[in-house]
Amino acid sequence: MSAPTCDLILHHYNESPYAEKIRVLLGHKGLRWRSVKVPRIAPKPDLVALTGGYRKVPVLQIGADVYCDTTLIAEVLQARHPQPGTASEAGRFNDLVANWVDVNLFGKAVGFTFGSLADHLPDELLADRAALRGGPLERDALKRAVPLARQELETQLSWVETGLQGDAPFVNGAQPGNGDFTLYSTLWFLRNGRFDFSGLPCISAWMERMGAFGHGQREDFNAEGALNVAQAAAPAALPDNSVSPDPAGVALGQVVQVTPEQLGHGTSVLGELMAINARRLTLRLHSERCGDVHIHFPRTGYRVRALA
Ligand SMILES: N[C@@H](CCC(=O)N[C@@H](CS)C(=O)NCC(=O)O)C(=O)O
Repeated sequence: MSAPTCDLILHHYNESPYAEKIRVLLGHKGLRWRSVKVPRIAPKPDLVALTGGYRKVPVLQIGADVYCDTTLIAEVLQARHPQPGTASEAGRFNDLVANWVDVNLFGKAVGFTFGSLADHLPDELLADRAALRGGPLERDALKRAVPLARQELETQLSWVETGLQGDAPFVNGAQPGNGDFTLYSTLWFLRNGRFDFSGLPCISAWMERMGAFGHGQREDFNAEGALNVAQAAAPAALPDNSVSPDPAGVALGQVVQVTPEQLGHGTSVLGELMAINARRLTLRLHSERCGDVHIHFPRTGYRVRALA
């Protein structure tokens, strides 16, 4: 008898550090998942057909539910597949580490890696990321920024090295949490950018532990098939825990716009607000290719505003 179809569909590309975060999390949880490859640069017509405009990766699709942002994806995977647990452990600063990586370390790692690999990066990639950033990305300026980026990273990674000198094997304690997966993905990217970790033995050993989780059971799939899955499904029922109106000034039933706070140019989504609380929000979208879908975002790191 063949195994039942796997309902986790990850839209991603191999070089993406944030996608690596979720691939390793899927590996840690020993899950089967379907892999849909997204182009590394815009246009990404199939992805935005599903998300209503969000072009970043990774995106997790389960039927007609689409989860944007790895922090939310990690929460969803934890709720559906609780063992092994990845929830934040008491007495640790797991969420704080994840947020510090998102808003600080990741940008420095991108600066270092893009600068180190500047001569090998295609013009189209630089132009595309400049558009997302809303500012120029010039090859020579990227190269000139490498020494300072290296120095800043050495300082900040010494903080991590000190933190990992304790008894716990992970940032989150006995089990890895969102802090570990987020930090790992950024350091994985830095390693691909040839950052020298040789003076950081605790980080190096922890990276070995994280990398050993692998990627779970990955099955190749395609965008057309994934959109058909959305079309054939109905969004899951939403929990009845919305707070409306929200302090952001939006209320259920309104058409709202959601935009990432960082690198958000050209990746907003417009839709009817179906659910909202302090942790996450959900938009309803309808399209010919996907039917009705629910697009879910975390609140942290995203701005929401009413249109009209
Ligand atoms: N906060 C987001 C960040 C995602 C992100 O920045 N992804 C990068 C790739 S690692 C991206 O999509 N870059 C632009 C692109 O690929 O179009 C998350 O946690 O998912």
